Order: sequence, then C-alpha cells, then structure tokens
Amino acid sequence: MKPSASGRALAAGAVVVAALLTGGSMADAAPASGTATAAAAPDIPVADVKAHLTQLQSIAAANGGNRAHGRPGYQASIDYVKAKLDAAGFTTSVQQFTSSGRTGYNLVADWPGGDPNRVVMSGSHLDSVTSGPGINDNGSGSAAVLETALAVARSGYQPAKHLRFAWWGAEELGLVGSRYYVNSLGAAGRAKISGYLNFDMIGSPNPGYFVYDDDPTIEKTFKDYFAGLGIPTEIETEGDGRSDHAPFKNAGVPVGGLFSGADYRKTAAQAAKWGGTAGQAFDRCYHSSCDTTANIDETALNRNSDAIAYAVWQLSQ
Ligand code: DPN
Ligand code: ZN
Repeated sequence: MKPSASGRALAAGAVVVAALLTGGSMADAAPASGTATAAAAPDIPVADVKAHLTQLQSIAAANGGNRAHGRPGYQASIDYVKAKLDAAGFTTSVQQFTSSGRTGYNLVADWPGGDPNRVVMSGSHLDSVTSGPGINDNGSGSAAVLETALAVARSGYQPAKHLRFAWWGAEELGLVGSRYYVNSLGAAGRAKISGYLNFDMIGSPNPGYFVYDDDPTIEKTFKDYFAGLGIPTEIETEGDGRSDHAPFKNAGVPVGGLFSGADYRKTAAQAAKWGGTAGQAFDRCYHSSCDTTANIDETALNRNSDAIAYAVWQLSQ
C-alpha cells in the first residue's frame, strides 16, 4: 500500500519539518503504481545539441559577440529556440520583464497533455554575460533542454504528468527571469509543479559530474543514470543558490539539476576518477570571450544531455 504523505513524513522523523515547509518531496506526487510499462527515454543525439550551440555562437557573432540580457543577441536566441519549439508542436509563450532598464524575456514551452496539476519542469538560462558568446554558460544547458523537448515531440511521448520547458532571461544579472516567473505563478501555480530540473553549464571543457543535492527523488534519478554508465558523481557545491533553481527552491518547489563545473579547480582526486587536468579550472573560459564552441567537452555534453532525457522520462510517468 502506498503510505500517505503524512505517514511517510512521520516515519522519516527529522524530515517532518522540511517536508511541511517544502510541500513534500517529488515522491509525494507520484501516482499509485499502475500496470503500464515505463517508457524508455531516447538517446539524445549530441550532434544535434552541438548544432544548436553552433547556431547560438553565430547569433552572438552577428550581434556584437554576446547574447546578453537586453541586447539583440538575446532576442535572436529566444527567436531561435522558440521557432524550433513552435515547429515541433509546443505551446510557447514569451514572458516579458524589465531589469536594469532593459526588457528581458523568459520562454516557456508546454507539451500538450498530462496532468496539469503535476508538472515536471526543466529549465536553463539562455542569456550570456556581455563579455562572450556564453556557449558552455549556458548554451550547453539551453541546447540540451531544447533537444530533450524536441525528442519528446519526435517520440510523441504522452506521460502521465505535464511537461514544461523554460529558457530564462537575465540569469547573469541575479536570477532575474526565473524569479520573475516563480513570482508570477502565485502559490496555486507553484503548487502544481512536482519538480523543477535546472541545467546551467553541462559541457565544461575539464568536466566534473555534479548532481544537485536537493529533492531526494530527483537527485537519485540523476545518480542512478550515471551509476548505470559507471561514472562517479559528486554533490554539487560550487553553485549552491547561484542558478535558476534557487527561486523555485525558495518557494518550496522540489528541485534538482546537473553541473559540470565553473571556475573552481579540479582536484587530483577528481582528475583520477573523471580524467581531465588536475589543478585547472573546470571551465577556464568561464564568463570570458573564449566561451565558444571550442570550450565544450563533447563527452560531458553527451552524457548530461542523455541524463536530462532520462530524468524527464523517469519523473513524468
Ligand atoms: N549560474 C552560473 C552562471 O551563469 O554564471 C554559474 C554557476 C552555475 C556556478 C552553477 C555554479 C553552479
Ligand atoms: Zn554565467
């Protein structure tokens, strides 16, 4: 028998207060076990993810070298992602806000169907800093989430839960777009989100494999995926609160995500298990003009993209 949420919280003892504050973990929203066989997530073609990165780099090159908030390169990035989603059958909406005197935009894409009261949401910030094209930060997350959404459409996936995808504006100015969205939902809208998955920098050139240590069900889903590949993961500590999951988490939404490292240096122990260069930053081009398509580790991008699809499929049925 499926225990009640309160019964489980009591059994969990120390978790009681956290469960009440957060509205419970993602597991509390799981449906009773059914008879249907779980649909398997598709492999996300890394060549397609990289093709989006090439396009984002061209967009930056044509717009003064960046895709930053309030600049033409950001608008062009939104247009690019939105056109792909519209063509694939998503219901898209562009949410407008103002920050630092400039107009910003979030792009939200809903896949028709599924329980509207149990939304599995995945997002990435689409803006770069002004100093470069932002291909690892955060073309990587943006392209992988886009390709996952397109894979949903290609496979005609119809999960029990509702799928939503988002690309945030003005993350680099302090999580502005995602905070605006979370506020705009209101308490009722927020309560419908079973989980929010965040992907910010997932193709770092000297990569680590970091999983956010937040909602236990989401965390376990990612860890299971990497365990299946035989790849050790670590808990993400470099960026706690530094990306778009923070506004969701602060509002009580279960969150999780992946990260391959920014300006922290890889230790000798990390290089021993993941390869790469000890004593060097995970991303030496973090927030610089060299954050181009050359600043991407294809293996990390590939694994993380597949992990996103795995989690989206796993958590939505
Ligand atoms: N929020 C990232 C940025 O856009 O600069 C950096 C970051 C992400 C750092 C995740 C740590 C963890
Ligand atoms: Zn950044």
